[in-house]
Amino acid sequence: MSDRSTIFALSSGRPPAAIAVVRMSGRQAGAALKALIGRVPQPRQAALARVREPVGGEVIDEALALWFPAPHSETGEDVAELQLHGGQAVIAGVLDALGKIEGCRLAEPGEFTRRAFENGKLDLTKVEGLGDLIAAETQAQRRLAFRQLKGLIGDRAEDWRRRLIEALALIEARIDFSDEADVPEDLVAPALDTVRQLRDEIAACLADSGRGERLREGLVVAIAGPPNAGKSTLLNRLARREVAIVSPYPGTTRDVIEVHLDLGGYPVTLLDTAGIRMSDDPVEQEGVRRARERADMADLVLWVIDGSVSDLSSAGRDPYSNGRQPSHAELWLVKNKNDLVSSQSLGSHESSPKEWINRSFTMSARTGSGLDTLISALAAHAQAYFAATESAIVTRARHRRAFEETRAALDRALEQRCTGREELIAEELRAASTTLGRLTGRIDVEDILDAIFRDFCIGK
Ligand SMILES: Nc1nc2c(ncn2[C@@H]2O[C@H](COP(=O)(O)OP(=O)(O)OP(=O)(O)O)[C@@H](O)[C@H]2O)c(=O)[nH]1
Ligand SMILES: [Mg+2]
Repeated sequence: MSDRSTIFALSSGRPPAAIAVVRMSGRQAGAALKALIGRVPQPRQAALARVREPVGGEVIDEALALWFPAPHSETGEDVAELQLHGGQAVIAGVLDALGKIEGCRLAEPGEFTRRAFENGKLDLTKVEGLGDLIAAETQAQRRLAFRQLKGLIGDRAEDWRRRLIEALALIEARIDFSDEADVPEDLVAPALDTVRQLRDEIAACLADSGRGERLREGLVVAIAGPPNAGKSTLLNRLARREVAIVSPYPGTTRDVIEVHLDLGGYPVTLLDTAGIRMSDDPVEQEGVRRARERADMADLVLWVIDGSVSDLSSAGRDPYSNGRQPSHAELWLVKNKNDLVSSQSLGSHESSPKEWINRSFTMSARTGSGLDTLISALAAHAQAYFAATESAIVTRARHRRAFEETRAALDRALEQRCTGREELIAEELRAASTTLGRLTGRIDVEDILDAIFRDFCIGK
């Protein structure tokens, strides 16, 4: 647990800016306000005030001051907020003045939120939702994060835990009073009914094929294909900037290059990979190995070929031609360099559709022709992929693990029903409830706290 000094930080973005927000939280927050503006305003009412350097009395700025006395504040402690002019020197002056006040110190990353957690204002899943909301780059990510911040998963897990504990109480009553005549014979059956229901609800949440996690990270689209086909040119086109080096020499791209895009409100991670071919160069070989690995793990592969070369087999070998198992990813063929194809020969290589191609596009990454069609198809694909995700509640591996462990414990409890060994059932239910408690942070979580709060910025 953190020490109880009063913390302060710049909570708004990098100066210079129109407005800067400096927040304080802790027992000295009121005293700090008094030292800077001479008074403590009415709770939750904005007050205009001169901010002065406490020792010399020089005016630093004029600001709006807000006061949120404990416990009705974000952190659950006394919180004060100053909305200053967002200049570098103003902020430095105010932070400097605060640092000189006894018992006040600069906050560490995520420390405001950590105090909110420690004071029971947020459970761990809500903390994660808050972190995701700040990091959200697309509207779909924002919606998912906001739902989590508002307790979509945390409240559900708490509700499951509560029902689990009720079922456990019934079974324990049965164990404790098994000799006494006035204990109803069948306490176990209704308890196990509850357990079965819970197991089904948890299983339903897990059956979302990991799309909630994907929405946090983005749909992964790998651009792969033979060397010199124009993969990097396509990546630059889609990213609308020069991310990858393009050159007329085959084997230009060696490492995997990653770009994050917002396609129609959905996050897409685009990967440019090394052209796939046999090579004696160990560096290129490693690039090809990585290219294959990433393409294998992608949700969609854009297999780019030089469409000006007469047919598919000479333009690029079958991506899975060397005896490897086809990956589960969908594969779209992109026939590039359409600008080099004379109009008479257009369409001449539609002849041999391969079964591994889900869709086919003809375009020119150089002139941009056909690019809009590809972008629309990608956006539609992302939308269809994520459509089911709007209801997903599992957004992290940590949640998935907790739910899987819970489900496994419930399964084991249900298996014990025939044996009639109630102590074993009780033990599994206890294990399940502990796992759920860890998810929301109600139970021994010190070890995961640091990992979660580390990703926050200072002032949050
Ligand atoms: N005419 C024409 N040239 C293109 C087109 N797209 C790419 N090129 C050119 O093809 C060459 C190779 O392009 P890159 O984007 O580097 O190809 P790559 O597939 O990334 O190649 P590697 O990284 O070596 O695998 C460059 O000279 C590009 O300018 C296109 O649509 N039309
Ligand atoms: Mg390249």
